[in-house]
Amino acid sequence: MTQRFSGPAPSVAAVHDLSGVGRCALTVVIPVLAAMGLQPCPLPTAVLSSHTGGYTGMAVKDLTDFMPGYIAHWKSLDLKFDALYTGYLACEAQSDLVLDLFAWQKRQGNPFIVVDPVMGDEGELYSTMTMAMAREMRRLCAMADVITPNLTEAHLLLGEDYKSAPRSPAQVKDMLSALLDLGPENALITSMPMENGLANVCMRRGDAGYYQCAYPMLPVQYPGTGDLFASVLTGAMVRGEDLQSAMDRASRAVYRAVKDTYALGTEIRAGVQLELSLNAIWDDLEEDRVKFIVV
Ligand code: PXL
Repeated sequence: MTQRFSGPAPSVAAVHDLSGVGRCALTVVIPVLAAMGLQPCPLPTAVLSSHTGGYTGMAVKDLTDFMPGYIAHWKSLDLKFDALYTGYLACEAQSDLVLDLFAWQKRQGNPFIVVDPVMGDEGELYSTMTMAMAREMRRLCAMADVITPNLTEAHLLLGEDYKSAPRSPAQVKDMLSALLDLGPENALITSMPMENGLANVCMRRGDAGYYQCAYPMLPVQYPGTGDLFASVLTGAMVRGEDLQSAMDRASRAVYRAVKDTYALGTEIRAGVQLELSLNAIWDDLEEDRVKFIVV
């Protein structure tokens, strides 16, 4: 169900890194949110010459020392964001800065908070991450309306060893319940291996069951697709969609971007051809608008 909004573009404070090449974090978040009619307001956590998945020898600047002044200026402007959306942090100390941003914005209004606990994939931590980051990400997750870990990150949040084996519905439900016990209102896990293939799965606080969106497995994995997924989900929910509809939309966007990129045979570490996918994200919203008018 799509609720239309009118009036000024909702604003989203986007707390992610800026990676020069490879299409992840802010280079994905900014265009996707803007294409969905939202104003992205970036708070960069680090600047890297590329992301860390498949590149080596990156130039990396951790912006922890820069962030307090950045946030202080925002405070002096008395800003009120409609949503807060966090991803990659450069070091554990940044979680206190993010929690301070959350607390300030909760005093300013009622922001919608999405925490993507970016830490790793395929059972491995990203090269700049430490195990201690899981403890800090748990603190952010406790404040969130929605959290969007992949399976690796879900295990890290729960302090469990990574298991790639297919899960039964009962096991999926237990894992989502355990994530909800960390405190968020809604928990979602991407790329969950199920007995009949992969699915994105989500559960709302208080629900007896979970919802799943199965998708066909493609023979390739691109970096940055978690950021694409969480950006579309954030955009959809800030536009008024419910969790399930937003998860379906984000799943469609990622599946289509991966399929189209794979057909072009481009370098995997360069990520999905996002620039060619933005119009599909836009068209998907427009299709809903047409349905909305017709019904
Ligand atoms: O897409 C997650 C991500 C974000 N930021 C940086 C990364 C990665 C994944 O590799 O390296 C810097």
